[in-house]
Amino acid sequence: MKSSKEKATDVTPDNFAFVSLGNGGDVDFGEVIVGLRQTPKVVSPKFFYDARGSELFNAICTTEAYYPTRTERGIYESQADAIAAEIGPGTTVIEFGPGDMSKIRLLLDQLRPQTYVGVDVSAAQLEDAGPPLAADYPWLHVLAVCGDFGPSRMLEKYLDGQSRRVAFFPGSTIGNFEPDAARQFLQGLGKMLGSSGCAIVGVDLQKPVEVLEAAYNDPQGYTRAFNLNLLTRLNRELGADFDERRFRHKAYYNEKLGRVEMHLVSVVEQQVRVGEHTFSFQPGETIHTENSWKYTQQAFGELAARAGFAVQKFFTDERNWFGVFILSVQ
Ligand code: AVJ
Repeated sequence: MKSSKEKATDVTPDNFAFVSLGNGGDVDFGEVIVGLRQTPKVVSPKFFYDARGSELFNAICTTEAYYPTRTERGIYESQADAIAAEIGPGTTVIEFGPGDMSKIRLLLDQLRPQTYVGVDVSAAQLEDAGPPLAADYPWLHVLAVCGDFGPSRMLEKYLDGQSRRVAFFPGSTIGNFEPDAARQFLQGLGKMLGSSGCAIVGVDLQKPVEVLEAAYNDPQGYTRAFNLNLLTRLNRELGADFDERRFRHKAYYNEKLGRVEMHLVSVVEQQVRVGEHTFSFQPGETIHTENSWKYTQQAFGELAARAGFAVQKFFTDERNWFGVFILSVQ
């Protein structure tokens, strides 16, 4: 007998499966030490996303200032039919870093894929988001794969050889890569997708500097907390002794390069211990924590072309703030 507290989703739906590739889950903190030894100091944005960081990122997405999430959602909501028409039904959709799997929901009724594969390093996120997705879309096979970001030989084993493969890469996550790394990532994706493959890629576009800078300096302070939480995480998981009050959040648009940069600025001269290592900071010295590249339609199309994709279709909002590219393997 079910207790009255038990929700329907406590029972794993038949159309949900979970596999672990055994290559994910563990964050490589050696990389943090290497980055802190560099001049200028740098820590990859992938370290933002512990439980608290993911929560703060979700909070950022609800703010008025952070336009990308709602703008992209608006495109999927209003253009789902047209997007689906470009791709066709019966596909295998593969998403890297699906979070709460809310974005694919905006397309599923129209896109009608056979299988949805969500790949994430966080088993917890997959277990939270996967079963409800499978329960809400009983006709869809949902496969949650715990593993490293991006295509891999191990992931390949879980993909069927029949249906057309569609990579879903929303949220302008691609903007966190340096342009050449983005090209390499897309190139690897193209190999996984095969000659009939295609991709739906959400890309944040260039726009007035005031709009960009406001998006990374929300008045609620979620972005500031998100940036500083990196130090809290390093304290907890690496035995570091960062004092969050001695660093401040800085985010600005580097117009020359076309990217928003986030930094943590040391407000005083200080020494910080990270495990067995000690790092010195001058007043004003920064840890570079994120680049968020902003593209023009043209520039991203050219990048995709260098990665072996053709732009099959481009969707945007009325202000041309966010782009959804349908790319097909050439
Ligand atoms: C998830 C990488 C797209 O770059 O805008 C939000 C992360 N950083 N606010 C972005 C982020 C600061 C976000 N991406």
